[in-house]
Amino acid sequence: AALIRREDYVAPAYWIRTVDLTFDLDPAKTLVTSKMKVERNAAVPHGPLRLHGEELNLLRVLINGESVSFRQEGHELIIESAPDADFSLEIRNTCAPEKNSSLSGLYTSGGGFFTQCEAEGFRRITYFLDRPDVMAVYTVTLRADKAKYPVLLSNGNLLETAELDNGRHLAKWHDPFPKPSYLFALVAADLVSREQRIRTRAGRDHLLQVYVRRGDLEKTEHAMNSLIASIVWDEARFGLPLDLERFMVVGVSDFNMGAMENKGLNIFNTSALLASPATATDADFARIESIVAHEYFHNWTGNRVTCRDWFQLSLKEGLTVFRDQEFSMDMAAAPSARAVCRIQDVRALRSVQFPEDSGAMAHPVRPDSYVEINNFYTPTVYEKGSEVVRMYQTLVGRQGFEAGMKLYFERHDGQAVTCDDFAAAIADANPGSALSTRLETFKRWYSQSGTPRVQARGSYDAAAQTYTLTLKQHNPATPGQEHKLPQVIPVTMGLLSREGQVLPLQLQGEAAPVGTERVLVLDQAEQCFVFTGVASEPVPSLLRGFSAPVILDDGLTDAELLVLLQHDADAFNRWEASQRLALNRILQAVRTGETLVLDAAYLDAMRTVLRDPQLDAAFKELALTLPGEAYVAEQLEVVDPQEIHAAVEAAHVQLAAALADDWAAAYEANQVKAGYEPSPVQSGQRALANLALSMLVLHATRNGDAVWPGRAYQRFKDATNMTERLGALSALVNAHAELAEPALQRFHALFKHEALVVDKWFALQARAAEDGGKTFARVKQLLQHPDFTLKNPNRARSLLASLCMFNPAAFHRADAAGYVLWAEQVQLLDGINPQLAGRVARAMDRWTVLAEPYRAAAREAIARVAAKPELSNDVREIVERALA
Ligand code: HT7
Ligand code: ZN
Repeated sequence: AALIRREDYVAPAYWIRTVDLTFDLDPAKTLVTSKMKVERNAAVPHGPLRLHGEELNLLRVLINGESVSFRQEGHELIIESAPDADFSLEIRNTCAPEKNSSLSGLYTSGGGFFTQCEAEGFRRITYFLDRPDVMAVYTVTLRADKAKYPVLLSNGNLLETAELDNGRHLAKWHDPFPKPSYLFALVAADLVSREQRIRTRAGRDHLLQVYVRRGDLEKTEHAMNSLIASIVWDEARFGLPLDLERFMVVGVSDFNMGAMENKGLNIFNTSALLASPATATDADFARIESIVAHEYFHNWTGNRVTCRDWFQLSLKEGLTVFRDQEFSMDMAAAPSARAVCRIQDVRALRSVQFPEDSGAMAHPVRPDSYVEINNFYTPTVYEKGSEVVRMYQTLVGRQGFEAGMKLYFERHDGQAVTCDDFAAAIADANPGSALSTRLETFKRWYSQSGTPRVQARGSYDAAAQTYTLTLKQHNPATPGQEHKLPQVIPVTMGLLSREGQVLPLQLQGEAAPVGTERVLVLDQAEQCFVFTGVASEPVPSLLRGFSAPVILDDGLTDAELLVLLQHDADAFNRWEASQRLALNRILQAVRTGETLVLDAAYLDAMRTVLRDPQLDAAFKELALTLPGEAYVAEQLEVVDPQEIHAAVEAAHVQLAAALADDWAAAYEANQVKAGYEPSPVQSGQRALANLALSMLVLHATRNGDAVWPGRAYQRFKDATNMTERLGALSALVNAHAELAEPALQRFHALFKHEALVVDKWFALQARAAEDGGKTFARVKQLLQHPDFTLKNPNRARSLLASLCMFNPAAFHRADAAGYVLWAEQVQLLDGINPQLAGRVARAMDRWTVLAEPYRAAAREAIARVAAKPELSNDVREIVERALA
């Protein structure tokens, strides 16, 4: 398969200005008629018209109403003799939606038709210039059996409906906004909708609709509320209004990702849309709010201004993740709840994106090349991309960033642009700022892969009352990038006295202190910052709020971390101190091979946090949760997943035992008596109660005490919401309590008709703490369970991704059985859904850092897969990069 390079970009030889599509929908054979107005692009040399098309059956090609000669080469339809002047092009073809298990293009799910066109799915529907810089105005006519498909939807406004012969009906849609083909969508299905009319600030009326299967309507209230909140927020924060009279959201159970931002017709994985207290957890409610917001925000960042080519993906994805993260923080409102959002986002970044950035698939936020674009919808493009956008905001300030966004839309509304255009708009709106004076250096964030390391060391001069902070940066080599240049790293910081008081900050050369928090800009390999008027040796609080996506080595002692944990004005850094204290102890045990012993200093600090009446439950839960095994692995040059698991497990057991009375008190104190709400306060209380219960059940099980397992079982049975029910179930399962088995059976019996809950049931078992191979054996059994199928991505992920990507101790086995299972399942999945197979294949990205015998066995398994001739581009690219 061909490698596509960013530097090879050329504008298209032709533009498609309008497209009139007619679909005669039939699951076995759908007829597609496409009538286009085409124009030669005078800016590029004259050449043939080359249209993309895959898995299609071509029936006819007419230019200006006349047949024309053409040829098909691979996935291209080539017309050599296209006219110079504007012309009409008509193409007729068929496709087979019910055979389309890849879920890209037009496919069937639950008896309805759905589409997914990003990135290159439109070419699986009809022949087209399927690239994001070709933007056209679409008119779409859908014809289908009325009884089976009473709802017929496409982008934009409904122009007409009509009854046809043979029980069929028709709907015609028109989207006035020119759009790239990846934003096209259609839905034809038996659905019902929740509707809400709203009037926005701008005084315009809009109809909002959420379409789902009949039985799911009462689970759409949260999504509708999230949509309304998103519309209000985007108008208030960025002055961006809803530009359509009608905005539709549709749920589908077979879907490769969370959701898709098709213009005016967002399509959602039901897992990212449906929620009721009985079936969805607090985390699900939060995820739905953020995905609904994310897709809605794409309407401006992605749809009104789109990407010139797929290398610019982070232009829309990084920016839209940033916007959804800001939205979630603003919705959380209270400062402590905002900090909780930030901590959760950073935890996800560090446990998923950091490993990506140091593994075989490391790539820049703006990649240089790809074989299969679907493999580049990654945490680097999304989450690191969002951190890059956050750094713009940190460097120019919130108002400066809003001014930059305004300029971006003034310049580029209706265009397909690049990350450089975005950078220029933010910089030009902020002349003289810390960004615009070093813009070219800042843009290295787009071109250099890898996570920069920042080392910070302070030295205090008591006589001069100065504190000199020396910052150094270094970005280790990553595939294809041996040597890196310094990046622009905003370091938000403050200084505390040893007693925990906040100190004023005055840099050498300044006449007076400037506040108690400031942003130091590191843009050289090494820089010194001298603070004056510092009365005693301070404790530095660096990288507050995680102001840059780097790995910080601040060299702080335990005593200094304890000062930060107790007193830092920045809640993020208080949490960070808690994690560092735990991490230091776990790493010490793993590096020396000694048994982990949690000392009194650490345990006392954790007890203090747990007892502190001033701290929110949500913060306590985060501070008392130990670092994940993936994050621990990231700190090591050689990774033995079993040793890491043993150390983290030992830390759990000791934390459970030493704080037993406090866990019990926290459990009792955090029972939510009021009616269920997915609010930050209630969610925080339930999270802490669940953590406390898991500690209490673990401690009791280890000591043969039946009381807490019994209480957990009771809570599991009586729970009125999924957060508490799943929390109690997972406490029993992870502690390997005897009651885990009956609880699992009961859970399945209760929810066997709720697909999204059955997914949780599979995932919980596949993620369960490994216990001498029992978890792995259970996953093997579950692969044979009648409810398991590789055809549904949520279900496949619930078992395979859970084991291979989120349960290192169960997956990495000395007998290599985990890798054998991975190789088998990746190949099976590849025959059904290559996009999904490519994602599961990535479980082996970090094989080179594994200790023996894992490393050799992992390599062998990857090589076995790579040797298969019939692999998709998706899986081939992943395994070949792994072996490179
Ligand atoms: N822009 C979308 C990315 C996407 C996708 C969505 C669903 C199925 C397949 C997909 N391929 C790419 C989703 C988003 O970022 O909002
Ligand atoms: Zn997105």
